[in-house]
Amino acid sequence: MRRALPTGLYGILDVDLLGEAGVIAAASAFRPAGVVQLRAKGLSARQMVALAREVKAALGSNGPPFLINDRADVAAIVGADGVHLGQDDITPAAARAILGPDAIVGLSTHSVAQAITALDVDYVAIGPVFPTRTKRDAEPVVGLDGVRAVRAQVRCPLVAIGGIDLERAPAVRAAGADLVAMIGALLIGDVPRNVALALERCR
Ligand code: 3NM
Repeated sequence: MRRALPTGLYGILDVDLLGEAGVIAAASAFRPAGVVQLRAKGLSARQMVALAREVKAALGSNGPPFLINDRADVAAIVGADGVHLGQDDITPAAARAILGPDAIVGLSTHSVAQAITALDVDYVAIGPVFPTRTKRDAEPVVGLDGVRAVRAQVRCPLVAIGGIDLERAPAVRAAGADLVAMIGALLIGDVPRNVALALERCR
């Protein structure tokens, strides 16, 4: 059965920021998050599979839904719960053909128009909400008004991403995001402490 998406914190383990060893070291601290994604843009598929296996093991058998960024093939190979796709990746329908009907498939969007036309997805992500230093070539910021506008028009679970820190997280939830995605706010500094505080702020 497809795993239900909780609300709250959507934690992203980013290899660009932490390196592979750093991601493995940080992974178990992400266990209490609502959703965990592995983002490994610079790695080969083979490296990604090896790292994803380590992360999955660290999250444990009762861990949160575990998603792979961009690569449905990697998600299938490691038995992840699903995939998070960008606008230039394979379509959600194609990802589902690889992963089966029970997989969680999410899609990055950067405007109301993209969000409302997303098909075959379990959730839509909207961003960047605020300026971010983590994503190179990020799209223009959509702001909290963008989150509200998407919320008003999209029925499926909504993830907000981009420049969200502990301070801003409650406003993002209040704007209608079901899940708040964070990279820098979790990974820079003391990861377990950041996660514990973020859980409170994204509740
Ligand atoms: N995607 P941080 S913004 C990975 O707009 C990513 O789709 C975005 O990192 C989008 O929490 C972003 O450190 C970076 O700002 C999020």
